[in-house]
Amino acid sequence: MPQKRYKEFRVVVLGSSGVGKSALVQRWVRGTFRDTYLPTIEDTYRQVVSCNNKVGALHITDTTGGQRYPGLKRLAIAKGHAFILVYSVTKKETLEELKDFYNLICEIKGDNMPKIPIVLVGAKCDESGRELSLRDGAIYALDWNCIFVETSAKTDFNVKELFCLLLDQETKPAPNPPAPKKKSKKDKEKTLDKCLIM
Ligand SMILES: Nc1nc2c(ncn2[C@@H]2O[C@H](COP(=O)(O)OP(=O)(O)OP(=O)(O)O)[C@@H](O)[C@H]2O)c(=O)[nH]1
Ligand SMILES: [Mg+2]
Repeated sequence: MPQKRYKEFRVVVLGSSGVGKSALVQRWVRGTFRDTYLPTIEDTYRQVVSCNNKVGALHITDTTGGQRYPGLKRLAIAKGHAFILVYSVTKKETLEELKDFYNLICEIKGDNMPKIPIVLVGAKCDESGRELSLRDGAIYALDWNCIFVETSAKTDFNVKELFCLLLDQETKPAPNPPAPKKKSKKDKEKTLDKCLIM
């Protein structure tokens, strides 16, 4: 029987070295978790997903967190339809470092930015030595007007849910209108209480 062909939805996983990008992808694609750390150059995966009565194919690009291959990263971003921005809840600076990745997406996607689905991921939420709270991540998600979720590849927490969210975004390519103006800290505090976080 001929295989059904799905339109490829290209998802690019970005974030600093060691935050757990590959672990997240491996958990979802292979259902496995490794304690040892093997730095990535670039890996790609194609996975047919079925959730909430929807079926689609996600083409995942797992990028390097290192600085050595800027051209590869730019190319992956240029071809990407959606982005997973990963930081580790155990390392404060990895959330701040995502600003550079976010700005690079803005620079490459230009005016299309409001239509690009982005999910902010706080990885390793099973770890006891946290440096970042759920609220810290939510503040960035509000600023970037994107979805936010904490995950653990180790315990398989929220991993399937994350990729289901992305499949949802494929059929809803414009998740949120751009924010009309910068919110004050007080406004942010108010909105945070209503912010939907998984
Ligand atoms: N406790 C815990 N450890 C994790 C989790 N995810 C990843 N790790 C560990 O963190 C280390 C780095 O994980 P990777 O997934 O290789 O990190 P990466 O972001 O792909 O790093 P680069 O490929 O260098 O950019 C490994 O030792 C993993 O075992 C998690 O959810 N919980
Ligand atoms: Mg990796």
